[in-house]
Amino acid sequence: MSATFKPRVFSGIQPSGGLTLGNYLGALRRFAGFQGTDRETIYCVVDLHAITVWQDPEKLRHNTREVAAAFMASGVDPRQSILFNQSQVAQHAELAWLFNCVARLGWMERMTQFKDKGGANAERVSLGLLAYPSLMAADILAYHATHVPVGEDQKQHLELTRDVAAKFNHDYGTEFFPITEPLIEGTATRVMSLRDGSKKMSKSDPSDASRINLTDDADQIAQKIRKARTDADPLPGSMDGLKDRPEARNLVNIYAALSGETADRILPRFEGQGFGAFKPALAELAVSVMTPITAEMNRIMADPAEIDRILGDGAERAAAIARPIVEGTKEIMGMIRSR
Ligand code: AQP
Repeated sequence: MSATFKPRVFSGIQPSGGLTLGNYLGALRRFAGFQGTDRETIYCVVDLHAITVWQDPEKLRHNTREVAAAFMASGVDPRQSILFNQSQVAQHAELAWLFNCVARLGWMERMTQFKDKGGANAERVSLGLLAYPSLMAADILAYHATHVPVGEDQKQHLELTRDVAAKFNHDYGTEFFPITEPLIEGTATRVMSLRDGSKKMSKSDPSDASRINLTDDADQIAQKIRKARTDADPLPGSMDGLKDRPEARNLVNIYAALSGETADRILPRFEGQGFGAFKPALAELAVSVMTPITAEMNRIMADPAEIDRILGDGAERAAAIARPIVEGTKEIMGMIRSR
């Protein structure tokens, strides 16, 4: 008989720079919806992941608070959910080490994100960047999380989390770890760069014009949409007509995700018109959705001590769940526990 696990949602965001509209639509805005269901919700600012590439210490502190503020501004209520930063719960790093000895080197080397970020420089990147997915497996499995809402780019890492759980269970003849379900849903699982429809919108893209930041004001949002790369053709009446037009498809998908309508309902309203008509409508919509969130983030950021208190409280509650799970893992692996 297979083991049953308490339904638990876990997701994390790196404090590796300002958050983007991609992070918001693909991940953040979905988190609050899991609150008040039968699933326990655990949300984490993954600072140990951020340091796999260089982070200025002062900026890391600021960005950690900013991501926590973004979680809350997007509706995560720290009384209903557990909200904390990863480095305050030692079980993440501890379980990651145990998983480093379960996962295989070849699994890590095959990860697209490692290849993209390491590139031709793979010999010189940090060992942490290679082991990143093992830490991610630990983040999730330290809570026996059953569901993980993420954007499309994290799919491969989540498959690796499932592989780690399955190999551990197989090697030790147990069903201790759940096989986690990725939740990659909605119209914005992969928001693309505003400058290049073949690249995902990313906070580490050198071009600020490629993304909308959660800290951008109304003018900056409108200007970036106005300057977004498109083509000269008019818009078609349905998404089928945008198959070979990645930049146009991306803007329509962003409109759909922000408005909650399907692209095929939106397009007939713009059929035959160019981007001169579509972009101002998208800019108005983006400003109306995003600026209240930015204002709320700014309000929360005005009291850093309160953010730190919330993260500390969340860390204690998180550790209370993770501690027995990591102890159980060590026991299964044959480690002596004399106190
Ligand atoms: N463009 C995107 N579209 C949809 N979802 C996205 N996510 C990221 N970019 C997009 C989702 O946001 C969550 C948090 O991501 P992260 O900060 O932990 O790392 P990431 O996926 O590597 O995001 P970035 O912005 O690209 O960061 P950098 O540039 O530092 O690598 C995840 O659920 C992710 O899927």
